[in-house]
Amino acid sequence: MRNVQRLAAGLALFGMAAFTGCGGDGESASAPRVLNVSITEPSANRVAFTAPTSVQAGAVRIRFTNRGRQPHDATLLRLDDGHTVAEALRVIENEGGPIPDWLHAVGGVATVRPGQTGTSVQNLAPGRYQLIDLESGDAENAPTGAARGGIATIQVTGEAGAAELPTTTAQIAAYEYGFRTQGLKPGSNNVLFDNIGAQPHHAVAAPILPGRSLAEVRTFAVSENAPGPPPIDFERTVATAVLDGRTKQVVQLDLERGRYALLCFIQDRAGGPPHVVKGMISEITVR
Ligand SMILES: [Cu+2]
Repeated sequence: MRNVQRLAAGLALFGMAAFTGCGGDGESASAPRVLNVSITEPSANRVAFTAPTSVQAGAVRIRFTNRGRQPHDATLLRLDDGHTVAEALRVIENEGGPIPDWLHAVGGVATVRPGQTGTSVQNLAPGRYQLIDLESGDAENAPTGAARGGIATIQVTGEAGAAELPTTTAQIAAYEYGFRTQGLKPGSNNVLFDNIGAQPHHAVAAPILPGRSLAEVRTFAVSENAPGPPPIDFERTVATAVLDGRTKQVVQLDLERGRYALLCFIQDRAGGPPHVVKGMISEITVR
């Protein structure tokens, strides 16, 4: 489990990985507002976001550029009044623990490699949001970006709207406990990641190495110290951010032709094992 966490690092939000808004009906779709966000490493033990401090409610496109030398993510959380980002980080660090109702996983951008840009679009209601970097840098058990200062507060202002997300041909639906996919192609995909379940989920897409099986990926993902070489290609693993139940986002995922394992490492809000242990793993072929 640790292994896959490392591989996908900040992919995780609660537990191993990382966490968006929902579309609605109503007015005709207009172009999402763009939130340009970047991250740097000003020193060895410092991580810093550059981000606007407010944005209008509605469909918001986050363009997240990693200007550092390590992988980073921009996990987007909404905190109810009276709760602090420090409390949220304690929840996240408590792997397998309960996820309280005041903490909402509303999207953002999962792991982005150095020099790269990732994007996602989500419908944001008014409120107080935190962008946090949950990546642990290059070293095993290194502090997360958030622990090194990688936290930014964004106020979402105005009226809750019925903003629509961009239309996509590719989709990944997540539920308890599995995935359904359609339209995933080699290359850069705009994917509707639709959490149709009640629990928080994300999707980690890990290429299965030649000659290896999904059963081996499962064993690798659920054991702390799986022996032998990993059955997946960490370098080409991509992921969505973590989303609360009944929310969705459109995320850019770069895929290659071939076999992938889809996995979820998030636990139920009540706490418990990561969902991969409950069978939230499946194989897809991108062609
Ligand atoms: Cu899940």
